[in-house]
Formats: sequence, C-alpha cells, structure tokens
Amino acid sequence: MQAIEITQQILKNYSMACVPNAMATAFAPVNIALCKYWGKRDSNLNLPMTSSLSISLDKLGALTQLTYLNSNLNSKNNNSDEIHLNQTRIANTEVFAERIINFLNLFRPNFSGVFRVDTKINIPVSAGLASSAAGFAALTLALNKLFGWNLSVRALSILARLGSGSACRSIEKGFIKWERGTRKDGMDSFAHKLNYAWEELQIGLLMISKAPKAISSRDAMKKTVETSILYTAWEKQVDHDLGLLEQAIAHHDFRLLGETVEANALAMHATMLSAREAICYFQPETIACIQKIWALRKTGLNLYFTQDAGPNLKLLFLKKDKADVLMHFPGLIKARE
Ligand code: 2P0
Repeated sequence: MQAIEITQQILKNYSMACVPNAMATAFAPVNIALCKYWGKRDSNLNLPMTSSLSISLDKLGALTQLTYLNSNLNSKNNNSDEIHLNQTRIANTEVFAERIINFLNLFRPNFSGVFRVDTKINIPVSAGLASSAAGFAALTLALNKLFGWNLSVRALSILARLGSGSACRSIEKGFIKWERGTRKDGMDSFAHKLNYAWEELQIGLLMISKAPKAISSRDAMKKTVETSILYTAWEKQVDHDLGLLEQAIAHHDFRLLGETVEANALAMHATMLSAREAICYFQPETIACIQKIWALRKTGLNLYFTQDAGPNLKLLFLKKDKADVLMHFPGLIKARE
C-alpha cells in the first residue's frame, strides 16, 4: 500500500473547497525513545516491527512555518516548494528537502500548490537526536492548521509517521507509546500519550559529535532486519522491556527505568553490530563515556544512558542528582528539567 492512499483515506472529507490560510506555524518536540523503534514491516508506510515508547523534550524541537505560495499550480510541476532550514535555503535535490517535498506531495491530490517551509530546529540535525521526528511532526501540525482540518491526534500521528516513523511520537508531549498495530494499512499504528507524569526525571544530551551519520537510520534498520541473527531476540526483548518501562513509569521506579532503558539501547546496538556488514554508531568517546557512567554508578550515582542512531548519549537522572551529574559532565545540554 502506498502512503498517498493513506493520506487520501484520512483526508477524504476535505476537498479543494477547503481554503487554506496563508500561513501557519507549529512546534513539535524532539522525543527520546526509552524503548526503541528499530525495524520496519512496511517501509512505504513506516510501519514498525515492534511497539516503542518515548518521552518528549518540551523545549527542544522543531518550529515550522508553512506558507502557501500558489494555489493554481499544475500538479505535474510540483517541485518548486521552497525548503528552508534554520534560515538557509536548502536545494531541492538535497535529501532533507527531497523528503519534505515527497511528504508534501502526499497531500497534493487534494490541494494543488506549492509551499514555503521554514523550519528552525534547536538541536544539531542528523546527529542521532531525532530531529527528523520533530520536523515531520511540526510540518504535519502546521498543515493541519493551515488547512483547518482539525484532525484527531491519532490521525495526525498516522500522517506524521508517513514522513518519518518516530515523528508519530512527537505530536504530543509527555510519555508516548507507539503501538505497532497489525493492519496492513497501518491505521492502528499510531502513538498516544500515556497518562503518567514524572517531574523529577531529567534528561541531558551529551554531545560527542555533530557530524552527520555515516548511514541513515532508514538504511541501517533495513540492513539489521534483513541480516542480523539477533533480530528475533530483539523483538522478544522489546515486548518484555515495554512492560517493565510502563511499570517503572507508573511507580516512579528510577532504577528499573534506567536499567531497562540502558539494556534496551544496548540490545538495539547489538542487533546492528551483528548485521552484515556491521553497523556501528559508537565512537571511542561514546564508549569512554559509557564506561564513566558505569563507574559513577558503582560509586552510588544514579545515572543511566540511552543512545540512538548516532554517537551521542542521552543521560537519565533524577533532579536531586543534577548537581553531581553536571559536575562529572559539565558540557551536558539540559534537555528535560
Ligand atoms: C527511535 N530511532 O525509536 C529509534 C532509535 C533511532 C534509534 O526512530 O525511516 O528517523 O524515518 O522511520 O524515525 C530514527 O529513525 O526512521 C529512530 P524513519 P526514523 O527513536
């Protein structure tokens, strides 16, 4: 099934008669996966092999301003969207712009026209910090505003997923679970907010490198699913970890949370290391920092990490330990406090 069929299904009640506003702006937060999404059962629709669970960072994310430039465009000549990232025009041939234009194309059967997309992301792009998730979620929210669709959170999550899988977890703030779903059309594969809060939980970003990653998550996932002998074990671990995480979050059991998050991230990286050819997002500094975290934990500091598709680490700790953590990692970027 193609992504365009899904957008058409969701937007079937909206027609050309719906006059867009000239401009709309929306913000979407970055989300950090506590239980990772790694592998697709459908790469056209970004349908995952497993469910996943994340927490949104309230202040870090993407702010997208969408401007409707022209309503009379010939649908064949729809390649002149203008894509701007952090106030710089991106050539439409670059992957970043191409992905956005392809996403906008999903909506063009309903509304011919081109857009100017201005996205400001307050974190390094392509550094394994899930900036594409915030970007596609913000763009989806901006489209919803621009056209006045008033779509449900579920529909917005499904649409954002078509841009980037993990974007479906950036529509709302808080603890978010993305349900794998079983349907071929993915209408049951969306993210929803879990009804828990945890004020004391802090997250810091430990930047090790801002360089773009050597292999995209998209390609790395595909290779892992196709070639890693550990992949079946990973699917089982996710089911187990999701149960533990919900228990940890519900009871504010930080040790259980930290142990589960760390084990989950390392298991994901183990599937990549066992892919053929191996995929390795670790830099020597990543390993050094992991060993420092483990050593600090032995001294009694309650500090855990997670790592995504890049060399940087996200540290998890409680508010009461913030000063200690900052003393050991002075360059830590406060992401959730
Ligand atoms: C996650 N990551 O759960 C995992 C953990 C990276 C490591 O979701 O191909 O950009 O657009 O669906 O969402 C990054 O992958 O991939 C990701 P696509 P996406 O956060």
